[in-house]
Amino acid sequence: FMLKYVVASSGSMIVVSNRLPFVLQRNEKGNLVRKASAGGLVTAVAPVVVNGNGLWVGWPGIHLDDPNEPIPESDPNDITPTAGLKSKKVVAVQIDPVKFDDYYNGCCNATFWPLFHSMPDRAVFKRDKWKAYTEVNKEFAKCTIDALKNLKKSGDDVGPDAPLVWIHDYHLMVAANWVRQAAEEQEIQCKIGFFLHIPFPPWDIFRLFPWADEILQGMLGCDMVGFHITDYCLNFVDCCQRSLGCRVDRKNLLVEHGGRTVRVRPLPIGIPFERFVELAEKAPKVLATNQKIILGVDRLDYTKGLVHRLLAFEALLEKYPEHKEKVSLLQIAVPSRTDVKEYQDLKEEMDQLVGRINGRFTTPNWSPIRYIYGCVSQDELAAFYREAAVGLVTPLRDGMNLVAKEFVACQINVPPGVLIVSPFAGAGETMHEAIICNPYEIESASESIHRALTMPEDERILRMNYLRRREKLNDVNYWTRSFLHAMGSLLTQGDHDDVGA
Ligand code: ADQ
Repeated sequence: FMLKYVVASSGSMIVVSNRLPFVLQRNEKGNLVRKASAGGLVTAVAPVVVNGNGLWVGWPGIHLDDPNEPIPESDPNDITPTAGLKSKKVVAVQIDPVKFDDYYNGCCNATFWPLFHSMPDRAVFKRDKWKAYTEVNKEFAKCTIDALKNLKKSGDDVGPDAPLVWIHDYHLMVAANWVRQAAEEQEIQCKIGFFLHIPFPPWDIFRLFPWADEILQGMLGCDMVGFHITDYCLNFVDCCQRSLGCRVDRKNLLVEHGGRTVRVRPLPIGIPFERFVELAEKAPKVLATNQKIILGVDRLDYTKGLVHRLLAFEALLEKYPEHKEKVSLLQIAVPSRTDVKEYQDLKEEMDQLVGRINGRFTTPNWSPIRYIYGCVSQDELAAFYREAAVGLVTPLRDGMNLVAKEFVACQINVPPGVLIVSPFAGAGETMHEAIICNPYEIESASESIHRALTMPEDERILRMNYLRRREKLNDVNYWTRSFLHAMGSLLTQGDHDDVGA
């Protein structure tokens, strides 16, 4: 499926992200081995790095005592997109473990994650954690500059254009400016782009961060800054104007800063659509039941609205008892940030709530909630998506939400099921034919579920056809191409090049 579209930039690309697209681990013999990660981002971006003579800069998931210890090549049986990523294409950033913890847990997860999801009460503002954040960003920038220099020396064909640096996500919001400054000082040519995977909050929330100006200045070191949807772009433009006094063009999404014009673009991420279709076609049946399944799949995170979702399901059973013994909620929750107290508390709350609701409604032949706390394989996940009657995606706030997209890709049976999406996820902005449901209002959320369960077949078919068509067209390869297009670096242009269509 990856070869179906030719994605190529006219130069080489350096991808910079907090994590490398695989993690390094030690085997029983103490040797380093790679463990592949299979996210959509990796699937989309790895081929561009592999085919375009690029490099990937990131933390390898382990602190090495000897920073010069060689990175192992991938396992010969590895069929993931990172298999072609030779060690010479990987820069494993090494950071002092204490500093890394301050940066990652202390600032990224404790400050930016809640704040950017418009949950400021949960955000912690600490000067020393922010200092660690800026220092770590600087180290990433330094590694990126070294990588740019090595690229020049490598002798590989790096193409006619300046190399592209593509920085990802809220972990590295101030790295671009350091890269730009050093590149200018050392006369290294490059273009810099940034993509934020989480929402960019409105000015009123953003300004709560005491060093907000520095974040904006950091991001404005780029030539282009991408977000999932137009709302986040406008929030960013607004913050640049109000916080830094920049001249901005809201219509064309441009910000003037330091004598340069920075482009801001909505680039809604997609999924490897065809891969999910293939998985759904091949995966064996997983649900031996004739009950209708309402499916939730999320990292166990307070932004995902899991507690509200369980309460809405409880309200459904109360208000519409005809669904008893006919409908079950299957909630899959992936353990996430398990060493953080807030996440441990959420786990506890979920355990209690599932217990209470099941205790209240379970009969000898049926329990209303099946709760899986753990990871499931991609095959199994595709089968759940395929067999579910309702996909319930109700985050309180979410940058995009890939689960909504994976669900529709796997809905290959006719008649299909129904997708319910929160308007506070990026997906709620673009997946118009879903039932849009405000998760905060428990009663109306329960009515949305009832509506989905009772929707006529022809309406389900119509809605799902539209949803699937859009996701198929705007898949993850399209997203990568849109990014390159927005950077002015797309070599081979295809049949649908309009950014953010
Ligand atoms: P996340 O917050 O991680 O991503 P999401 O977009 O839903 O949220 O992606 C989760 C991924 O994990 C999906 O691909 C899903 O298949 C997988 N997954 C979930 N549960 C699983 C399970 N139990 N077992 C196996 N796999 C599971 C961040 C932002 C999002 C944004 C993405 C991409 O928070 O808003 O959509 O980045 O930009």
